Amino acid sequence: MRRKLAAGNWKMNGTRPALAELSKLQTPENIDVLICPPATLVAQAAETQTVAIGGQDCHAAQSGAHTGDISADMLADAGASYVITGHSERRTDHGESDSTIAAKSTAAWDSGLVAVICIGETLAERESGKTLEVIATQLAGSVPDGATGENTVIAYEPVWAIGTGLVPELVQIAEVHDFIRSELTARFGADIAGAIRLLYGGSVKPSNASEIFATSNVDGALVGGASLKADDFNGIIEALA
Ligand code: G2H
Repeated sequence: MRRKLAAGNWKMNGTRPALAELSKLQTPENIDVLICPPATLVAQAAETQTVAIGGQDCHAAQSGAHTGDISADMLADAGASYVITGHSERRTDHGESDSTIAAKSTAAWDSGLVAVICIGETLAERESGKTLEVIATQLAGSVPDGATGENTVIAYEPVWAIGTGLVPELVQIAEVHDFIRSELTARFGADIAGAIRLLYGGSVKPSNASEIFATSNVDGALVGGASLKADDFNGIIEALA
């Protein structure tokens, strides 16, 4: 049985007063709740010990001359237990390739972090019928050998649904999540593939969470805007629990 995961990605939002939201979050016993605040807040967020804390990115190296970057070791030292890798905003803003994301995910594992590896097609790719091809390529390139249910979560985030209010049809979410599960099964075998949690991400909010969570092979959500306020995120947590 895969344990459900409600993950919040604060992106580049929040200064110290935002940490007050953490203590307002519900933490049902039957699901995991994760918040990925900006790197500046990771250590302080981890001290609150209300929910699991993650980074939003890490470097592939653990130390060295990489100005402005943060290593997986540093995140773990700050109290993080997860890190997002390959978010589409990193792929777009920083030109991250699948191989870079695989290297970052391996670094995350080496530091004892769970890698939340993000994949998803653009609108142009969907409209040209290439969604599953893109997903297969990103999965093969971004998920390193050695993935397990303990060290890896995969988030399907169609780029055109991120922060836009647009959400795919439920059948479209199901098609991609079923496809991801079958690709993982072909590569890692049914036991490992069956233990890896698959999150949907892209404009998830309290009003649409229940139907998304009832969709095939959806084990939770990676939530951006609706994770910034505890009232909103609690609605999503309740829908999952
Ligand atoms: C997708 C998601 C969080 P939002 O990026 O990863 O953001 O819920 O704001 O669309």
